[in-house]
Amino acid sequence: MPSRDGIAEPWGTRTPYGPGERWPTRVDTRLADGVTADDVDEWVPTASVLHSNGDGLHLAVKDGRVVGVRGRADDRVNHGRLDPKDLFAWQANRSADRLTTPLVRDGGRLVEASWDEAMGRVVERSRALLGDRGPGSIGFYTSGQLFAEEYYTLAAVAHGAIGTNHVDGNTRLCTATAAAALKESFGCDGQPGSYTDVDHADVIALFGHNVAETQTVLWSRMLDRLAGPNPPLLVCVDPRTTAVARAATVHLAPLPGTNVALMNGLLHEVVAHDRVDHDFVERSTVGFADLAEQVRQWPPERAAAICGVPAEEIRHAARVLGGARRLLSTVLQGFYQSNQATAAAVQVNNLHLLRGMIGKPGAGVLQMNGQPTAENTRECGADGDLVGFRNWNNDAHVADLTELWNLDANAIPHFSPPTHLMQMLRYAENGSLRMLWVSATNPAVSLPELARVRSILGQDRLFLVVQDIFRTETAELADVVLPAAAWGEKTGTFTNADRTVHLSRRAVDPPGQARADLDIFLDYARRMDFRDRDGARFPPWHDPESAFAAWQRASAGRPCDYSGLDYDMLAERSGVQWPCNAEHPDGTERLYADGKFFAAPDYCENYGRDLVTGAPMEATEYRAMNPDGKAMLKAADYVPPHERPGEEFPLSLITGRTVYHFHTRTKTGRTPQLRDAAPEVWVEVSAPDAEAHGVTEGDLVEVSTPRGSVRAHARVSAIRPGVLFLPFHYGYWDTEAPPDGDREHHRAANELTMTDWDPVSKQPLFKTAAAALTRIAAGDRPAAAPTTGAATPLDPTVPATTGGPAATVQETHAAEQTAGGAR
Ligand SMILES: Nc1nc2c(c(=O)[nH]1)N[C@H]1C(S)=C(S)[C@@H](COP(=O)(O)OP(=O)(O)OC[C@H]3O[C@@H](n4cnc5c(=O)[nH]c(N)nc54)[C@H](O)[C@@H]3O)O[C@H]1N2
Ligand SMILES: Nc1nc2c(c(=O)[nH]1)N[C@H]1C(S)=C(S)[C@@H](COP(=O)(O)OP(=O)(O)OC[C@H]3O[C@@H](n4cnc5c(=O)[nH]c(N)nc54)[C@H](O)[C@@H]3O)O[C@H]1N2
Ligand SMILES: [Mo]
Repeated sequence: MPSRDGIAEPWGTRTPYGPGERWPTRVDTRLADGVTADDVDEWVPTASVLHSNGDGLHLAVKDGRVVGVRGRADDRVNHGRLDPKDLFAWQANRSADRLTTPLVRDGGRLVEASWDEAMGRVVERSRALLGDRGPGSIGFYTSGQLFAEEYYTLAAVAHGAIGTNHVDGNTRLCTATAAAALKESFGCDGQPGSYTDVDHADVIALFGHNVAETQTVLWSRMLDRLAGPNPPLLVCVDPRTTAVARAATVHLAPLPGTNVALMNGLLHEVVAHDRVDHDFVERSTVGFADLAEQVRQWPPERAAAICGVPAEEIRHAARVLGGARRLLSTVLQGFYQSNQATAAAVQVNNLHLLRGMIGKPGAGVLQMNGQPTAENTRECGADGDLVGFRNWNNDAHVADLTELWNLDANAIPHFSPPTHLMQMLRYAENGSLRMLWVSATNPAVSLPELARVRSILGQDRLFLVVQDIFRTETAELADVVLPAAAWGEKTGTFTNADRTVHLSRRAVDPPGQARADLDIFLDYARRMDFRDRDGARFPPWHDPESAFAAWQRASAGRPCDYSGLDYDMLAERSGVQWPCNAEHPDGTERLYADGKFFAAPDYCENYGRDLVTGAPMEATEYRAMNPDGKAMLKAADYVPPHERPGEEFPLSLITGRTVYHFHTRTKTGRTPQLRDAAPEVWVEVSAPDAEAHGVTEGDLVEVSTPRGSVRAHARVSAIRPGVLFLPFHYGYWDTEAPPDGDREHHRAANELTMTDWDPVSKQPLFKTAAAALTRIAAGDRPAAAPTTGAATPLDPTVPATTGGPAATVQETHAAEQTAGGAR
């Protein structure tokens, strides 16, 4: 059996294929040292939870413990392949420092407590606040990493039983812009495209998406097309020279925060050279005249001056995009977390609508998700949306939900849109929000401007509940800590970025007294004694399968229709795409194949907003603009970022990810292979900026913004001059070793980011800040940054990142026919 070093080779061996062919299978397996496949008692089906790709896999179980993973050959998403984090990070579930009992704060310290004691405190505080201050004093901040059943339960408890409008997910930091851009263009959330579009596309364009490091299996699929006959052309829009940029036909490296100017320049060319599908535009869209007028004002020279990209390169990219017969685009955080997030993401939708490139094999847009279950947070209404993509601004939709839940007609507050997280923080800061229940997210590392976040979450008057699997930086600030069961220790379903639903079964028991998040939420509801309008217990469901059945009823007839799915079908088939119902019993590969959209005024999820100011549109305006529910072309003018480089802070700071770590590293920092591949924070600096500051590879430097400063070792890379990049994974203490005592010098990127957000999606701007660079000391070795991705050093003597024997991964290649269907 061939094998590879799973750290040195994140994308594994190539299995080339041509357009329209089936992507060959390659099964990746990683078992604990000394364990062979024959030793395994049971292979339990699930999918990956360390990114949004949704790769199907089996957990290998032996003697009641997880001992490894194997990709599912029959899975529609990965055809057997696995990402480095999936191959190794299951080990973290077994770490000795998992939370195993509830903790409560006594005398200033967190001490162990029983479930009765801990839940008793949560219930007591909830009752007191409901009595004294009403539902608006209680907020919930959840995740993109729980299961659909759990979000749906939380949505029912929070929106329905308590009746608070303060419910959001960390999806606000992640895919709020994906959802917003889809609502603006198509009237509703829901991913138009499918991963199988990679198999058919002749041009693939990635907008602010470092897919090579953040969805490695999707990148393997693209690499396999690039290695096969008639490969697609690749367009990359990213200020860093990522692995995607290195493989691209055209790489545009705009200055951070200038995406809208660039997109307007590209669309100028598409319209000026009449690369427009006028039949499609006429039949299926509204808004063409306004868009054409807006982009007419953006000749490439004007865009070039703002973006710092040569006009000729913009023209080249526009020719590639305009000449595509099957165009697949993906969009992610380089757009969503940057200046004018929604306005920029919508321009990618516009490109597809102008060219009629939607709903056909190879022609699709993927407004990507990042987290494994972010799609469910949005669908189930745990994030500032209403259950089943219902429109909070449409009384009939809200009434439908109260009927379904059998609650009083006015139970669900909808006088304004559900409160977004950044606003909830503000309410906590000024004292109207008094209890915040945080589940499966670590805001003390992941939110912008951490000094402010710490002071808000650490206040005495805020009762903070933290539900996690580890004692995180956020848990340290909590009044009550609830120990949760992890993936593999509980059952539920979740949906990836291309609408693929997987079932994940409990494979092993959770440690100690840890409990599934679903059970914790339901236990809270029982202890609070929530009732429906007939006096029956609410929510009425009691376990994953009954919660799923309830969610199916809530989704029926809505775009995200799950009514045709059930646990048995999901156990049998590895991945089914919604909508799945009587009309589409096998699921739906692409939305909008019939040229119909979810945008009819009575059906749509949202009436839309002004792309520049974020001002919401009213129902009557929407009805007048789009009476027939067509797709909407929406123009936006460029507005520069609020904080721009200047004299004191002359550089642009962006933040993001590396292939080896997941977010705040609670799992990957506890996984030896991954921890060692990227053990410490670094900062990427271009050669000219390094020279100007007297910095060489490995030197200790300080990066400062008006909010604070961080120390890191410099990696001199091919990043665009004028731009610095910091990975945001490293919290202010280490998961492994105790802090080194040097607490004065922070290393979390979010010490530097600012309290500012996109006016439409309310997603914080993690990728727009002005910064200064100072050399502190010479380094005695290269920065401990990976050499495999965007952080590739310019200095060729830096040793390559490898995992060695501890990182061996088996590959099984199927000698398969490559002809045939798309699945
Ligand atoms: N290894 C790994 N994979 C992950 C995750 C992880 O933590 N680690 N997290 C998952 C999650 S939740 C998410 S949301 C995704 C995120 O996945 P990505 O969006 O691919 O990752 P990021 O590194 O946040 O940002 C992508 C790129 O945006 C570029 N960029 C920054 N500013 C701008 C700009 O103004 N314009 C343009 N055009 N580009 C810009 C950066 O250089 C960066 O390469 O990854 C998912 N997958
Ligand atoms: N500067 C900067 N900041 C960013 C970003 C950036 O690019 N730059 N990206 C943003 C994005 S896109 C995202 S998605 C966020 C991510 O930010 P976070 O959500 O804060 O990051 P995670 O480390 O994934 O936190 C998830 C938490 O859930 C816990 N957990 C895991 N599984 C379970 C479970 O089953 N149950 C429970 N109860 N807990 C569980 C983990 O231990 C961990 O503490 O960060 C955002 N912040
Ligand atoms: Mo994310």
